Amino acid sequence: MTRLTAATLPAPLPYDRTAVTPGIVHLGIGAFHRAHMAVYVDDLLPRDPRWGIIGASLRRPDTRDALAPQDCLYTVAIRDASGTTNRVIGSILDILDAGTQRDELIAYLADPRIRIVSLTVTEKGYCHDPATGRLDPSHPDIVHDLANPKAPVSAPGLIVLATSLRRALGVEPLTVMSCDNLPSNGKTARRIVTALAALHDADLAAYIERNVAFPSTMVDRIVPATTDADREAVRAATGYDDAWPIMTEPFTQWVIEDSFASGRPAFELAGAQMVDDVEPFELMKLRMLNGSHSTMAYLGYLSGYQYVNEAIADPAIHRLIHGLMTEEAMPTLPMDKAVLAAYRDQLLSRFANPALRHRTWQIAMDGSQKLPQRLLGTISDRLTAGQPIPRLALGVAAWMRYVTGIDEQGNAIEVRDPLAARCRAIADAAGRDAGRLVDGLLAITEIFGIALPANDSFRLTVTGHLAALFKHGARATVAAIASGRAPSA
Ligand code: CS2
Repeated sequence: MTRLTAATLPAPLPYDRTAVTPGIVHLGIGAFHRAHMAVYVDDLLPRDPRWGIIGASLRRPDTRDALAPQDCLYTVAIRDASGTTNRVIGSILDILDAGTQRDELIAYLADPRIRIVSLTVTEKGYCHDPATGRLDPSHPDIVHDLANPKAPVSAPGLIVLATSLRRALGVEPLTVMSCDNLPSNGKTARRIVTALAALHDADLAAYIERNVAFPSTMVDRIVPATTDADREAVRAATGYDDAWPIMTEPFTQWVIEDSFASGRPAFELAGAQMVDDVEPFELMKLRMLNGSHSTMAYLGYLSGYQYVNEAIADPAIHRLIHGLMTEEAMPTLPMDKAVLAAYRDQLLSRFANPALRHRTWQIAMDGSQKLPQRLLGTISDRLTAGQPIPRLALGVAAWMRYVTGIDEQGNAIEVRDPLAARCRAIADAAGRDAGRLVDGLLAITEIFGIALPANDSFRLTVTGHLAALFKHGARATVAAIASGRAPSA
């Protein structure tokens, strides 16, 4: 079978790829970026070939190894109940492995043609304290970068070095564009990068504050991890081999704060929304889509559902998620209620997409980094307003049940989380004593902060739900809470 390459393209790309020059360095060249921003840029290149993407993997060389033999071309398979559309994307010109090609990466970051460094490094890639959004100076990567400022391993470290090099060379300042699911992701990135710079050089920190732009963005597209079955399906449909195609849904959204330091592509011509204030969009998406995803991931997994579309097909889970969005999240959002209701209904149908094999286990990863912006912020607002939190609290209790690492059948759960070992130690000490487990996990201030654990109503509600999960299991507990009943003691 022929491998996908520039020479074996099934059809010409809608632009001359040899005329495309690099304009963006993207850190964290994972599946989400390749289904989202890289597609927007691919749509732009026919009109403006100056925005080719140089991708970089900060953790593993596998994406580079898979795509370099394909001239970094790959397939995006857009799937829903009506079928699949395959499209070859050419916007990524090269992929570097930061571990072995650090000098090349740094050279690109200092290159005057590069004006944007964008990021999808996941929540944990910011080396911050999720509860406060501040740089965590004790993070191992930050400790490394402070000791080795010329050979950083973290995304913030690379950006600080790039900025100091560009300043020294008199090259225009960069725009740092976070595309991660963080609250006020632009402001958060600015806070972290500036704080790190200040630990090296106060002048550099001041230069960054004055000159580097950090637009916030709301990013949205559901992208399950690619499986061998997906590779086989693309091979059968296209007649070529693609080592790492990307599966996704028809829906895509990108809302971008229009604040750039040295020019930008006309993202709006590719369907992105350029706005002055992204925060209402971010809050809506994080609290409704991602809050529902995390709640469904833990309850779905514990209920034995491997995929999101299976979990949402369960009438009790559907009722719970519909209620979580309508009764608990939407009242906290500063947007028109009709707009939010339409968004909710669209989300429910996106979750139900039968053609997307989106694993609950995949979404369950990194809960300690995700809960603050997905559930805890909404909970704080509800409690401040004296409003109940039954469904949101069940999402938190389900995470606590999940990080015990043992499912309802007594099988081990592969919990992937930077704090997995710490949570497990707390869970092992608490056993099935819900009160002790809640106390132990709420003491992790990086996740829960200070105020929320001190709120008795929060603590009691979560403890009650966790006790019910231990005693009755996820399905019965969801059924009770979704229909407004307290699970029997
Ligand atoms: C998901 C997100 O894995 C997860 O945490 O909730 O990746 C989600 O699919 C995207 O944010 C959708 O835009």
